[in-house]
Order: sequence, then structure tokens, then C-alpha cells
Amino acid sequence: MRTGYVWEELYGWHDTGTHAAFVAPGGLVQPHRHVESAESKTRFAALVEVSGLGAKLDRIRAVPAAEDDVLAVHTAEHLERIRAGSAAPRGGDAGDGTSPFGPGGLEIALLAAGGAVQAASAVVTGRVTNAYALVRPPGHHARPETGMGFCVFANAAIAIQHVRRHHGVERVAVVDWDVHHGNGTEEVFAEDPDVLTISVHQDQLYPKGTGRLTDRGRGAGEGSAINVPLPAGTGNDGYLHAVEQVVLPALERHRPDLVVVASGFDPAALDPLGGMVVTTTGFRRMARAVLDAADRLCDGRVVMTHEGGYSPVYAPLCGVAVLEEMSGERTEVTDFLAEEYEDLPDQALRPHQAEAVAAAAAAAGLQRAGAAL
Ligand code: 3YP
Ligand code: ZN
Repeated sequence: MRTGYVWEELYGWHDTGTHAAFVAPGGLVQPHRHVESAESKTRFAALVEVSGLGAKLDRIRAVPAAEDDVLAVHTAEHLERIRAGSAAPRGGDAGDGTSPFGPGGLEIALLAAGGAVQAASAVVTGRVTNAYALVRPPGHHARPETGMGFCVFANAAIAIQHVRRHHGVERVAVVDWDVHHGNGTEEVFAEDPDVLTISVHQDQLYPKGTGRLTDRGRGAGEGSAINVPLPAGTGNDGYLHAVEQVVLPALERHRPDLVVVASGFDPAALDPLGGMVVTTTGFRRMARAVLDAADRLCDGRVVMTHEGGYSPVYAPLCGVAVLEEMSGERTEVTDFLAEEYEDLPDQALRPHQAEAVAAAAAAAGLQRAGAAL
């Protein structure tokens, strides 16, 4: 059984235009590229092919998400806003001024959501064991009534609702290792006890005010959201500690039929937006841990949807490391930056990081007897 892989050239054409990082230019803000440019993804897709890995993967073609799949998550007003911007000569913005798209952007955003849908469908129907949807624009910040944080549609949430509505999937767990809080996915499923959302992120980076460890879901979904805010500067051992102490026991407790990973490579050491220092080793270890848990819980059914990660040089190396773990294949790609970042003192688990993880475990009711804070 194989690993599915989604990538479409059109994802590289999603046009975020000129911004300075994510700030609109004007006055003393000199125009530059928007930080969510195509390169970190097109170079990831290029490395998949050049490394030979692409030939070993089961290529899944994206098709645009159906309107009713989008409307299972978003309001009609949001879809119409994107449609209108997409038809305008200079494009539009998904809602917050940091999430621009060019003319025709609706088609690309639907193809991103649809790529996640096809990847998830291939996994739950048994066509492949697991799948990576390298999609763009990203999705984990998009809320039912608006896009935000570079996200237009909530790709992972749309895929989850699709497989629950069409393929009999009931229980799903989302593991979001993007450096930012997966607020959109959390909000979509906040009241749903069948979909557990776990977000491991840099504390109060983005969005402001969400992703606190006390945010645990609402109503019938109380306890079905878990947040693990980590202090800036966390590295490989800190991230693995969070996975082992919170993510894995939460997955065991939830007993999902499918695990969805919101895979952002912006916790990486070279990332311009995040303040973490994770290397390919850390992403590889997190992927391995989640894949092994899924083997125990749901026949290895894992679908990853691509989120952030803004180093055009380093994100592709992280992505190939994760794809190697998913597929069991090995390439000759080496992390040519490892010697610079692998042995940083910051890679070791620090006491304040262990405290943050213990607090998140306690808030989630996962504290094991005898585990000291
Ligand atoms: C959105 C505006 C400021 C930070 C930015 C975060 C985008 C991202 O990578 N989310 O996962
Ligand atoms: Zn991010």
C-alpha cells in the first residue's frame, strides 16, 4: 500500500502579489513579495521529483472542491466574497487584508480544498495508506465566515466533512504542527465531540488571543479541542516532548478512524515568521510518532494537508523528510543545513518548555499519575 501525493502546478499560480511580509505596501512600506509566495511549495514539489521520490508515490489529482463541500464549512457569503474578488481585474482578499489572491483565485483555492478532499478520500477508501496534499493557498486559519492568515478556505476541515458525509468516517483527530494556532479548524469543530483538534504552536504568535491551553472546545465538544502553546525558542526535543506527552495520549483516548495532520514547516529553524528551531530531524520524529499511533489506532490512515512554512530553502527539506517517513522510501536528499542547527543548545528540552507541555497535558486531562509539573 502506498503513499498518495497531491500537487498541482496551478497551486504555484496563487498570486499573493506585493506586500512587505504580510503588510500592504504604501508610504514608507516598500513593496516586496508577500511572504506566502509560491517558492517554498514549488521548490518542495521540485525536490520531490528531482529526488526520485515522486516516482514512488501514488499521484492523486486534485479536482476543485464541490460547492456543497465548501458550504458544509463556510457561509455562502464567504464563498461569494471569494467569487467576486476572483472575478475582479486585480483579484481580492479573503477577508483580513493579509490574504490576497489574484484574478482567478477562486479556482485555485477550490483546487486546494479539493486536493485535500481527494487525498482524504483516497486514504479512507483504501486506495492508499496515507497521503500528503501539498496544496496552496493554506487553510487552517480560515473560519466559517471569512478567510484569514493567508488562508482562503479551510482545506482540512472541508476534507474532513467530505469523508464524514460521503465515506462513513465518524471520528477524526487533527494534529496541527504549524507554528501558528489552527484556529479555523478548531472553530469549525469546536462543538463537535467526534472531531478532536490538537494544535501545537508558538504561544500567542498568531492569531492573538486564540489557542490558549484553557480553550478546550464548547458545549457538546467540550474537551474536543486541545491546545499546546509552546514558548518561542522550542526545538526538536521540546516538540517531541509535546507530541509524546499530549498528542499521542490524546489520540489514544480519542480513538480516531482517521488522523489529519495540518503540516506547516514554519516551526523550522530558518523560518522567517516563526520563532522556533525545529529541524528536519524534529519533523521526521513527529511524523514517525503520529504515523505509528495511526498504525495502532486506524490502520495507518493519515492525511496531511500542507499549511505554512516560508523558507524556500528549508521547507522542501522538511517536506521530503516527512514524505520519507510516510512512504518508507529513502532518497539521497540530505539536510545540508543540519550541522548548523542540529546541535544548537536550543534543541534540548528546557524546563520552561516541559512546564508548558505539562500544563497543556493537565488542561486536557491527560496528566498521568506521578508526572511532575
Ligand atoms: C498571518 C498574518 C501574520 C502571521 C501569518 C501566519 C500565517 C501562517 O503561517 N499561518 O499558519
Ligand atoms: Zn503558520
